[in-house]
Amino acid sequence: MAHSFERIVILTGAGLSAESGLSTFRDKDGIWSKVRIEDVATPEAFMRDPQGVLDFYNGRRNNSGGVEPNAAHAALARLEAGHPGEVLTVTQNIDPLHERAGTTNLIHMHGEIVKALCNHCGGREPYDRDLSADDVCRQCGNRGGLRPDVVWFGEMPYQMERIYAALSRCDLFISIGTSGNVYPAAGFVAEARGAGARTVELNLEPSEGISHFDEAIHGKATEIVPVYVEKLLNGG
Ligand code: BV8
Repeated sequence: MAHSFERIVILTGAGLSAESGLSTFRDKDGIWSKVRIEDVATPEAFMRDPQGVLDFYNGRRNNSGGVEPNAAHAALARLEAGHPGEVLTVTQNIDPLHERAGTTNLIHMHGEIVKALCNHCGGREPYDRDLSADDVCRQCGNRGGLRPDVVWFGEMPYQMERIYAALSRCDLFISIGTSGNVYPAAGFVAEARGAGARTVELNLEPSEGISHFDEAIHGKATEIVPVYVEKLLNGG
């Protein structure tokens, strides 16, 4: 069966994990309505109050441990497995729900809550218990440098070259569950459009980048993503 698209890039955000029970950032009573970015999600915050930042991420890690992937994560894994061309999923989310649903060609551009990073040696280890500011790195033995392996504001997101290379050659770009507030992720739709890709937004409501999308379907991810994936898999 002919498929309209060869190379698909998918960008996901917190809205994809909302129905799994994880808070988004900018919705009503979202994460940024409870804590300030400057206090918990910048390198300066970590220097100023390491235990306060670690307590924030310890809480997020504990939450993400008890939740399951939802029907939208599962549909995206089916798309990757069933689509004859390439499918790359780039997620802004630090939760492990995409991989637990079966997605394998995946980039966590803002890092992962399941990994800890040592500021002293750059080594990574599983973030498998609450971190405290005087913990010892299992690799270098130094104390006090362990942080969650997430990208804070003012830090460079991961694997940007690989992402831009994929955006420059994709023919379909799908943005799911993101408000389009945070750069450079919010600029990806313009990159894909510039490369000639068709751009589609699947989100609860129009995002900041809505004007860049050829098509937009608004609704809950667990409802609209499986329908859209079935359409793609049937050559749509
Ligand atoms: C960089 C990891 C430069 C941690 C995150 C001033 C100073 C410094 C930087 C800047 C500045 N001004 C601008 C910047 C750039 C800054 C930025 O963009 N700021 C914004 C706020 C203006 N960006 C950065 O700092 C980035 N780095 O620029 O580096 C540089 C250059 C060279 C060399 C070195 C450095 C780094 C940004 C990454 C920050 N880390 N997360 C953590 O998770 O704690 S960002 C954070 O926001 C999450 O990753 C999150 O994913 C991301 C985006 O949020 P969304 O996913 O979109 O979530 P949101 O709640 O906003 O929206 C949810 C959407 O889902 C909504 O639209 C909603 O309608 C929808 N939804 C809800 N429920 C459902 C649903 N949809 C479907 N179904 C549902 N059920």
